[in-house]
Amino acid sequence: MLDLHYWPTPNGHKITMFLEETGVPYTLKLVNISKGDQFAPGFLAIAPNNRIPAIVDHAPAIPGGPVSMFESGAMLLYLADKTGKLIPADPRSRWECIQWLFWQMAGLGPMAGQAHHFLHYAPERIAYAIDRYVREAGRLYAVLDHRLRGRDYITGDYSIADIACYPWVQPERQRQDIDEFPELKRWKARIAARPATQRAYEIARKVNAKPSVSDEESRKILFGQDQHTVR
Ligand SMILES: N[C@@H](CCC(=O)N[C@@H](CS)C(=O)NCC(=O)O)C(=O)O
Repeated sequence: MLDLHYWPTPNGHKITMFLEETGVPYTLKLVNISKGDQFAPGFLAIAPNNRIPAIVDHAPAIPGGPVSMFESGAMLLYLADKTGKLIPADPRSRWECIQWLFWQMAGLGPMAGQAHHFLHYAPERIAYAIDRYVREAGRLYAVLDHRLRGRDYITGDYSIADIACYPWVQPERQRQDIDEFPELKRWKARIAARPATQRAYEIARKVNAKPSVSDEESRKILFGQDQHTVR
């Protein structure tokens, strides 16, 4: 059995999308990041970076007892390797898939995240920061749009590379015109139509329909962190 420590956010969706797609049984352990659950000692023992998602696999395929893991990209790779699903078997395609997974983790996720921050959450409007991250999000959209020319998915069949990217392509929140990126638009619609994606987002709606940053308390918890809040 697998525990998924989760809150409905883009990085959280990645893991519910994988688990719903593959049918791996799991138990949801809710970590309300708006209330500070990410600082609970039990959670920090699994995820010292105080961020969701995290998993604990109580029946790993490797010796040494339960495997606990933080960082969504590492989790996707671990789960794909364990199940043999949603990652190409052919070594060359496998590395392509891993490469795009890293591209999401190091580029699309952090840059789109900063776009969200400066567009929607920053207490003051900083034009330079908005411009910087909106333009970078647009650049990354174009990179993915080009990659998808002549392809339904990033590396052939649907894979963890698509799962990692999908929750972070949110044109309406990132001030992007999706019509400028026709391949990306088609890819997004294709993944949105998958029953597993719909189940994953339905779980999210059931857990919490509100945005994670919805009041002063959540703003303080999520944006008040520095070296002194690390436990
Ligand atoms: N690189 C990490 C990022 C995880 C992350 O930023 N999680 C956010 C939600 S999407 C979080 O837990 N935030 C809580 C906080 O900022 O305290 C991953 O991909 O797992």
